Amino acid sequence: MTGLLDKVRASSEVSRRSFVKASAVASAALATGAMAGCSNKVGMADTGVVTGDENTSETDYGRNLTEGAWVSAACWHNCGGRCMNKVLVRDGVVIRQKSDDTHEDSADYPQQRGCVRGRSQRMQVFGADRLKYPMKRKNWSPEEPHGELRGKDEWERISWDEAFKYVGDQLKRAYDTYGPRSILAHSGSYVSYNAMRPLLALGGYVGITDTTSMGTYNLDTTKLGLPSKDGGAASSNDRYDMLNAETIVLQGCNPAWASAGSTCLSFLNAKAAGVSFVVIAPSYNATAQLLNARWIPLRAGTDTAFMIAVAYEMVKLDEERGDVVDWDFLNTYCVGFDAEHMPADATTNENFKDYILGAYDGTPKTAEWASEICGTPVEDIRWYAEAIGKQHKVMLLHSYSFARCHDSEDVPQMFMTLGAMGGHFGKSGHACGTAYYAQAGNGGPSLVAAGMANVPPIDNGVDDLVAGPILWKSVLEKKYPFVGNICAVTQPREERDLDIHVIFWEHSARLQTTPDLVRGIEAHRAVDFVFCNAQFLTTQAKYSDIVLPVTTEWERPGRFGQLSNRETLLIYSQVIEPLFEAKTDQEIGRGIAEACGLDPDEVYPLSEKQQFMNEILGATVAEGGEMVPLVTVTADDLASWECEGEPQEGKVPLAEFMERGSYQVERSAGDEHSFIAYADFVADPVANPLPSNSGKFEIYCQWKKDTLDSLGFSSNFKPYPSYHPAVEGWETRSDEYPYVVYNPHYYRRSHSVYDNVTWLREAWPNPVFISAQDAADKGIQTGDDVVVYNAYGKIVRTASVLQTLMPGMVGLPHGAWVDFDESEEYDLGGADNVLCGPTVSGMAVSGYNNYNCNFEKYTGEPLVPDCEQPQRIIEL
Ligand SMILES: Nc1nc2c(c(=O)[nH]1)N[C@H]1C(S)=C(S)[C@@H](COP(=O)(O)OP(=O)(O)OC[C@H]3O[C@@H](n4cnc5c(=O)[nH]c(N)nc54)[C@H](O)[C@@H]3O)O[C@H]1N2
Ligand SMILES: Nc1nc2c(c(=O)[nH]1)N[C@H]1C(S)=C(S)[C@@H](COP(=O)(O)OP(=O)(O)OC[C@H]3O[C@@H](n4cnc5c(=O)[nH]c(N)nc54)[C@H](O)[C@@H]3O)O[C@H]1N2
Ligand SMILES: [Mo]
Repeated sequence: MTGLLDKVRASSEVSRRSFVKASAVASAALATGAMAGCSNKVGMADTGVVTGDENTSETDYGRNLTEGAWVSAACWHNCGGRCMNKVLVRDGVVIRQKSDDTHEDSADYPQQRGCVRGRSQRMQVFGADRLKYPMKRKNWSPEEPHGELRGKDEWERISWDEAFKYVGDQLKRAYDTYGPRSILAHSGSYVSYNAMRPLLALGGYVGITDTTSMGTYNLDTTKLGLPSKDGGAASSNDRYDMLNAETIVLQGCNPAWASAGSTCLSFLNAKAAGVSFVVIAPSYNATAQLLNARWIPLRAGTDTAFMIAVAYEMVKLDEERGDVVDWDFLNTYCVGFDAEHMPADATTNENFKDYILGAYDGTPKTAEWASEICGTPVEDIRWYAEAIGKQHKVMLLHSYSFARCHDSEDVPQMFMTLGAMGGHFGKSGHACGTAYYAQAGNGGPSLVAAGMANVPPIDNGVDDLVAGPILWKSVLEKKYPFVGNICAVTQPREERDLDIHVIFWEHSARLQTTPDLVRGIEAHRAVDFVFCNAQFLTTQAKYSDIVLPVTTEWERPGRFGQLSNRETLLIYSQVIEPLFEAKTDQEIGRGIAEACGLDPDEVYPLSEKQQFMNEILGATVAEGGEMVPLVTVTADDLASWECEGEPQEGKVPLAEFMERGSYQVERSAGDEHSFIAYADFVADPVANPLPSNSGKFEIYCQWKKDTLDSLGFSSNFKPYPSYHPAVEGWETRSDEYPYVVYNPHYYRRSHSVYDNVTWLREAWPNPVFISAQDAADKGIQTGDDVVVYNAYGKIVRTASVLQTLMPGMVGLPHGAWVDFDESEEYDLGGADNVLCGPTVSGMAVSGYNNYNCNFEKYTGEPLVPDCEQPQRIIEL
């Protein structure tokens, strides 16, 4: 090992320029399958960017990086892991990368280990395809924008001065001529330093309202009685309590892929303790395999019908046996299950029980009834109805894929209703809540948290927000229905005009991650000016006029990894100086501000380092039932950081925290941090009411129906959970489009991020998943290229034929970079949103998981495997 390290170190003298060549060579080696690992490691060391004299660099925080030091490095993407990454930096060169070895691994005190994505982070940061300089599209000029060439044109290098001048002039022209409603912009950055601030200071911009992650759980589920808007981490129990369950149900979850890092550990511990698992999903996914779960198959987008039938079968079984439905729980803690327990604000006499028995439509919602819709075998529905009855210790846990479907607005209420029928709230060994993202299987409030950056917000002077699925259609049609923020406070529908002239994207991949991508490209080509910040030639950079190279988190003053599990707070530092001419988002924002005639110091009153220091000073940790200061910061620390603030006493000295890279609360069974969701409410529902109007779980929620009606996208929702065919989905399949496509979040990527990393491309080839039966019908085998198409677009991918996927379902992984062929008809990259359209109903949910489609063998040129494709390297 030392030998290799020495060799790598020796090669660190190579210049930056030859690094680019070396890295390109490395990827060519990958392409031919030759010694990829070794070549890339050399490429890595060659990235040397010398940081300057010993201990004088911005990046060193007092460490001696000339000798070599392990530095806590960011793993900052949006996959929910945000795990520990450390890099060995010597002479400004990253030599090696590792994960958490700050302490011995144990169940009480697990290491926060990274996954393959985090461990490939250096391939991203130092990728030969990093954007190095500001760029302009050759045929774009303020006078003749040639929007039709977006995505096809060549690039030319420009200086930052030119870039800021172009951007400033275009922004000023749009604000002066058309006003702030002519700008469409979005930043996914949740921190205070994003480059939206100058736009806000100039009057604001039209934004986007999109249900993305939590789907229909965004329709304020506190009105149903859930603890926070999205169900949230406080809706399920602490990880230790999972060991007390008999059965854990995971509905619409795949933490093995989508809550990576250490989060599956909690489930594995439960499995080792003898807990059995049930997975309800269209495929026997990686998590089901990991946990040896019983699989209840169902078609994507049909969970409401499935759960309604389970409720019916529970009632029927209870009539026979008397020990299935927890009537005490329903009568004490819920409203609307039956006619005797209606909420005060109900405007109809209907209730859930009579609905499922068929009193209103003559159709009892039996297992046979649901099986037709969901494809779930009748015996599975009956088995499940018994298995989640009140005599069993069951945890019903969900992620949100089943709520990212058209007409899934009743999923949150129906999931809660099953929990209430089994009485699975507020007791050890029982739960009904979320298992999502970093908190999967470890519910409860955060035990350690970062503080706020304390940058005063600038209000957006424009209230326009366009719903995700109809964003591009609205830009093209120059009108849209305004309904407020569908993820926060909705407003009754109002038809508005829309006249977009400028588009700006930062720290989100909106063109790539918003439905109706083909129209998205059209919309990009229709406006006067498009610009973005980007690290690579991502989809939206490709369709822009000016691209501003932005740093990665390894090239900034450091920050917190905000989204770790409840026990851990990660902190990371700057690793290297900005590569080439890349600037941070705040530096770019300052440049834009200045070019627009604003004072950058007013727009950005705090330096990035001061913002970081404020977050450090405000960091807290749980102790004795309250949150106390976490970090000891001395007057010397403040002076050496050149930051303002009051010195303070905490649990860990700043330097030690930074060096370690994390603060993790060591747990033990029965400790003060144990958490049972809803325990207070169940102990005393009068003293501790839920946030709903009635203070109880609302199985009948008048607010839900009235709000959905006011949005004007559909009118068939009832105040209680009910079934109606989806506006698009299994119910609307036709001879033309007989299948349903859904989008699993994929291990190779975090959304669109990392899709360009050749190591990950080699390990995870990004096929399209097709069921064995459907493949046999069409004569398709694993390895064949197929075109998947529908009314919205066409993608080509190589088939992976699965026995473990339900017939009728097509699984297209989320987030692949768009790569249209020359005809612009076939997307060879396999981007999910090419097959998602502008379909809306209910709350205008982005219903990624139930679009109709068809597929055939592809007769064009065979696809080149992704890992053999050339990187998008721009020669300027
Ligand atoms: N590697 C990786 N991890 C990620 C992300 C990523 O892009 N990559 N993204 C992160 C983010 S922001 C999010 S929102 C989460 C998403 O996390 P999840 O919602 O858990 O992710 P999905 O892969 O969409 O869905 C999980 C599983 O649900 C099943 N499923 C799909 N549709 C349905 C349905 O209609 N009903 C039922 N019952 N099951 C269904 C499929 O088996 C699928 O594999 O993942 C986070 N983690
Ligand atoms: N069809 C379909 N669409 C989906 C989904 C689906 O399941 N199916 N899932 C949805 C979900 S749950 C989510 S959360 C969204 C995610 O949608 P997005 O947030 O749009 O997706 P990301 O790919 O994470 O975009 C992050 C972008 O920021 C860039 N970036 C990274 N670091 C920095 C930085 O420091 N500064 C700047 N300026 N840029 C940076 C990355 O290169 C990347 O382009 O996608 C949604 N879209
Ligand atoms: Mo998400």
